[in-house]
Amino acid sequence: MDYLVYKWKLWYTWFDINKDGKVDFADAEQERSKFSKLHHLSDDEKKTVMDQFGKWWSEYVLWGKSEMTESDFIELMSNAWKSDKQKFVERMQTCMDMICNIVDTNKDGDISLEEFNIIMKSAGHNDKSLDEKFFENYHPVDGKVPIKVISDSWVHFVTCEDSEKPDIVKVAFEFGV
Ligand SMILES: [Ca+2]
Ligand SMILES: [Ca+2]
Repeated sequence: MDYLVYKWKLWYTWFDINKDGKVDFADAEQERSKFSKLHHLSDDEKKTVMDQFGKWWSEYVLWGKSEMTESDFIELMSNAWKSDKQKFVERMQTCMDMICNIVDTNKDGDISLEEFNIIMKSAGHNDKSLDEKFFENYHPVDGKVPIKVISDSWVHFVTCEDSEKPDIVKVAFEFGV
C-alpha cells in the first residue's frame, strides 16, 4: 500500500489552495470563486458551479469534516481502501466524474486546453508551461481530451497499486505541476 499512500499524499498537497498550512473550506472557496471568475460565468451558472464545487469538496476532499490534516486524509483513504476496495474505486470514480463534469464548463464532453488551464489556475497551479505539458501527455485531438479519459486517469492515480503501470497524473506531480 506504500505506493498508494505516496500518491494520496501527492494528491493531498493540491488541496491547500490558499497555502495557509491547512485544508478546509476556505480552500474550496478560493478555488470555486476563481474558477467562476476565470470562466466569466453568469449569475445562474455561477450559483450551480459554486454549489457543485462545494458539495464535491465537502464530500470527497473533506470527508464531511471541517478541517483535514494530511494524516487524517491518509487515514480515511487507507481505511476506506482496506475495508472495501471495490467500493473505494466506485467512490473515486464518482469523485473524478463529478469534478471533471464541473471542469467541462461548456458541456461538450471534452476538456479543452482552456478548460484545463482554468481549473489548474483555480487550484493555484500557475505555471502554464507545466500545465500544458501535463495536458499534452493526454495526447489531445484538436486541442481536446474526452472527460472520461481525464477522469479515468485520476481514478487510476488514486487506486492503482502497480508502480510499473504508466500514470499520467503521478508523472505530472513529479515534474512539478
Ligand atoms: Ca488552506
Ligand atoms: Ca468542454
